[in-house]
Amino acid sequence: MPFTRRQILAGLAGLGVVGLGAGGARYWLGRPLVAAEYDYQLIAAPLDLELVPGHITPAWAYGGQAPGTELRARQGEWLRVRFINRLDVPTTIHWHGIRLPLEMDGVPYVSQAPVLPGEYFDYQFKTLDAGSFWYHPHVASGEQLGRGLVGALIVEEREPSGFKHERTLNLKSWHIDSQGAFTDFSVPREAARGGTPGRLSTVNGEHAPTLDLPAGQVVRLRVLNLDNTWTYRLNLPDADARIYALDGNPVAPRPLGEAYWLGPGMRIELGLKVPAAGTQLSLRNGPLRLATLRAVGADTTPAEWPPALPANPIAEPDLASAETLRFNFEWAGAVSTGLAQGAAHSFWQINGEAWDINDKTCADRPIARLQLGKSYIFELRNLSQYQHPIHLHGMTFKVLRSNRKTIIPYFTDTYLLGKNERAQVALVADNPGVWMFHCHVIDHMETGLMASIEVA
Ligand SMILES: [Cu+2]
Repeated sequence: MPFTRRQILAGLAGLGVVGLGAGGARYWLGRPLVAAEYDYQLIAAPLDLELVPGHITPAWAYGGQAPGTELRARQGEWLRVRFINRLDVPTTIHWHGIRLPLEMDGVPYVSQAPVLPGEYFDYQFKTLDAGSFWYHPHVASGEQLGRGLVGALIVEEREPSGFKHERTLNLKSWHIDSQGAFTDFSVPREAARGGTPGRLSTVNGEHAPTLDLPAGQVVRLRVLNLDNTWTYRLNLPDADARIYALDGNPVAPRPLGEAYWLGPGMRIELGLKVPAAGTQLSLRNGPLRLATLRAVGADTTPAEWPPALPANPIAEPDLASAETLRFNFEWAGAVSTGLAQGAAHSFWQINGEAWDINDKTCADRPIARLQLGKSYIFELRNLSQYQHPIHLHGMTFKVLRSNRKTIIPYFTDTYLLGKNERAQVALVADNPGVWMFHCHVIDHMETGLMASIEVA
């Protein structure tokens, strides 16, 4: 495969910042040399990208790539990542959708101290669930995710899944201008509305790429929304595609249908029957093309649909005994310009309270206290005209019903709460700790839409 200029730039930038002795871009990727201590050495460092031809974008990257190195683990086994911070700002890694102990959750001042420039932190946890997950900082998220610190974490099933082919598609838009320079990651008037959108859409770091898929085969497409803001109205016109998993959790396979709304942080796994060689499909966001999927190679015997993926071991909530808790997500007030020193904007609130992203003590005041082992129903009410992908750390919940659409109950870590929607989700509070509960539109999360929930 010929190198593009972008890849060469990435490789050179990688060499410039590694400086750990092994040398060469290969050192960045895959399993490390010292398997006794960790499975991956993951470095966050500046990286020049060529997102706009002929122009440099000063990105930040995991493992010399933005989106970052795809990490892979096997269900039921340990994943050990030595994370090294070679940025000049503090950061952490949060493992989105992974059920793990609080100390590994990557929330500053709740799980751990921020990882300072030049420091490292060993993340180690057992992967309970198979599926498509992702990782990102939980510090200065607007800028850090915006500059490229996002990456896929794939947990493979214990046994082969029945899919012989798979592709990961990392969706991310970039807040850059026509010269490749970063623009504001958060603009107050946008934060108070749908969030500040990036202008250049990319799939795996490239704008509108053409991706080759094996003709006649069934391919597992793992589509991850790693964006700060965009909800993608994903569609694949004329494709024979079935949904196999949502947000890391298997569902009974069903046709993709006209479109699936994939909010920030959400993932969808599709089985795609790739058509005959020479055929092209268009993966789109509404009417906009995100990527061209091109069928290549010789047709072989027609592939069969693989069976449903095995369920993850998530506790079934006991609805009969469950206590119901209500959470209202609403707009907090007018866009003001006069802010006290160090204070964050508060455009949004949960049950009348706005989380101050700069106040380290917020997590000391959990919005709810759950009893370990008990079942709960959360009634989520969106009292605004904007969508909120509501995400909970540490535990997976089951979506039960909505007043706006038909729900086939399923497990997830992020539910896209539509305009004025009311939905019920349920969970077993089976993981002790103080867990973040927030909107995954980063602009909303950083201007009030976050809370903590204590399980003890
Ligand atoms: Cu939101």
